[in-house]
Amino acid sequence: MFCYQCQETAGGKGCAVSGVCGKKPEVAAMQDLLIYVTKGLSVVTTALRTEGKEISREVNHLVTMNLFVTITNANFDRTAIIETIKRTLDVKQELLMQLADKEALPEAALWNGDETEFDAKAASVGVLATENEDIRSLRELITYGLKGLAAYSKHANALLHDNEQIDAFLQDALAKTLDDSLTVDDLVALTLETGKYGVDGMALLDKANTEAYGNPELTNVDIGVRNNPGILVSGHDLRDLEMLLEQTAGTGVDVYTHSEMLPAHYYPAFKKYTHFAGNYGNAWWKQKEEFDKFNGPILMTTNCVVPPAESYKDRLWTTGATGVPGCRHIDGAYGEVKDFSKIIEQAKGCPAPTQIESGTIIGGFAHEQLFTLADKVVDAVKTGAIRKFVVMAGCDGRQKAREYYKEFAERLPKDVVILTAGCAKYKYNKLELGDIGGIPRILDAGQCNDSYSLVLIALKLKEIFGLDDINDLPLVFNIAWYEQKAVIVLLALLYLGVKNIHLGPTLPAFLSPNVANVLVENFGIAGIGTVEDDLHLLIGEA
Ligand code: FSO
Ligand code: SF4
Repeated sequence: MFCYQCQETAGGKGCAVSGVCGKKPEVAAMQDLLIYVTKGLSVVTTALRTEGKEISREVNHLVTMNLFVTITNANFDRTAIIETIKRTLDVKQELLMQLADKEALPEAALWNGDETEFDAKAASVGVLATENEDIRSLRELITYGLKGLAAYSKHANALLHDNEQIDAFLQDALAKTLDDSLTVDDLVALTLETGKYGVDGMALLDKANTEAYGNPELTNVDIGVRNNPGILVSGHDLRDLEMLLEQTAGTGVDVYTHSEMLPAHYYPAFKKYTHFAGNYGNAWWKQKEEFDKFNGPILMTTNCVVPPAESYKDRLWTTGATGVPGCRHIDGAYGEVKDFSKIIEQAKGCPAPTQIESGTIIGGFAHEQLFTLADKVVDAVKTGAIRKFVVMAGCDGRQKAREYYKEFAERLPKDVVILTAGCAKYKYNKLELGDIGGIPRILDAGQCNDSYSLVLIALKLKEIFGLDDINDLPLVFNIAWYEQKAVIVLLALLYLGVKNIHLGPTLPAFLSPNVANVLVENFGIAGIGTVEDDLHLLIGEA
C-alpha cells in the first residue's frame, strides 16, 4: 500500500506497511481501486455530457459517495468497498453502451474485471502509478480536494439539494487526473478551479443546512450528562441527526453530539428537542477513551472513525459513507427515512453516560449571527479594542505537535479574536479566553464546511472597511489540517485570493518540493514555527 493523503501519514512521508489511521493494506488496495474505477466512470460521464447526454442524479451521487468512502477514517470495511467497486463497474458498463465515441478513452474507462482480479489490479493503480513526482503531487492534491468537495456535496444531497455544475466539474476534474497530456501548469490551474468549486460546494451545503434548520445562533452547549441512557452522534451529517432526534423523541433516550456534530446545537430547528442533551467528549482522536465511557450506542455518520476497541465495538454503528467490519451499518437512500430503531432499542438497555466534563461551551457564530454583531465588531476594530482576528479553523489530531494550537490560543494577546470552524477548536474551546466588550474571543462558526461562514464574514468586513483586498484586513490565517475536507477548504481560500496562510502542524507530504514552491511563491503559504515566533510574525507581539 501507499497512502499519504492525511497529515498523520507515517514518518511524514507515506503509509506503506499499514495506515497510522488503522487502514490495513487490504483495505487500502480496495480504496485505490475504488478511486480508479470512479475516475473511469467519470471519464465516461464527462464524455457523455460532451455528447449532450444527461447524467442522472444517482450516478452523480455514486461518484461523490465513492470519494467520501475513501476519505481518511471513513471506511475500513473491505467487503463493503468491494461491493461498491462492483456497482460502479456495472454502472460504468451501462453508460459506456450509451457513449457514441469510444475512441481515445483511457484504460480506466474501459477496464472491467471480477472480484478475483481486484487485488492484482489495485496493485498497479495506486498513487505511485504516476511516476513524475510533480504531476503525481498535483493529481493527488486535486483528488483530495475533490474528496472534500464530494463529502460536502453529499451532505447537501442528503437534504435534497443538488448542483449539476458541481457534479459535472467534479467528474471532469477526476477524469483530468488521468490525462497524461496535461502539464504542471494545466494542473495548477485545475487546482485553483477546484477551489472555486469548493466555495460553491460549501455555499450549497450552507444553503441546504440553513434552509432546513435555520441560521445558527449564539448558543451555550452543555458538556455534562443527564441521567437517561443516551445515543452519541458523531460526524457531520445533520440529516442523520434529525432523523435520530425524531425517532428518539419520547423514548426516554437522550441524544448527545460528539466532535464535529457539536454545531448542530446552534441550529434553531434542533432546539425543540428536549432530549437533545448536549455535547459529549472532544475531537475525533480521543474517541477510544470517550466512547468507552459513554456507555450507550454511538452512531458515526461520517469520518472520523477510529477502529474501535472490543469494549464498545457492539455499540458502534455506522451509516452513509462510513463502515467498520464487525459493526452494524444502517442503510438509507437520500430522501428516505433511515430506520434507527435497533440503535434506540440497544440504548434503552444501556446505563446513562459517565460524566467526563461539566460546564458549557459557546458557539453559533456563523454568518448571519455575526452580521447582527457587525456594528459592534466594526466599532471594536475602529477603537482598537480588537487588534486582529486569527482564523484557526481546520482539524484536530493526535500528534503532540498540535499542542502548539492550544498554546498559541492561550498566549494570544487579549485584543485578538479567534475565528474557528471544524474540530480544530477542541484544542482551545474550553479555555477561558473571555470577551471583548461582549464579543467572545473565540467565535465558533461550526463544522469545517462552515469555514464558508468565515469567508463571508471576511468579505463583509472588507466591504464595511471599504478595502479592495481581503488581505488588507486585520485578519491572519493559522490553520490546522488533518484530512481531505481541510484540503478543499484550503483550496477554496486560495481561490478567493487569501494569502500568507500558515498551515500546520506539518505541510502535506503529498506536496512535492516544486509544488510546495508554487504555493509558497504565489500564495505565501507557510508552515508553523514556534508559538513565540508565530505570535511575533502573525500578531506582531514583541
Ligand atoms: Fe475533524 Fe475528522 Fe470536519 Fe475532518 S472530525 S478531521 S477536516 O473529519 O471534517 O473537522
Ligand atoms: Fe496513512 Fe493517513 Fe492514508 Fe491513513 S489516511 S493510511 S494515516 S496517510
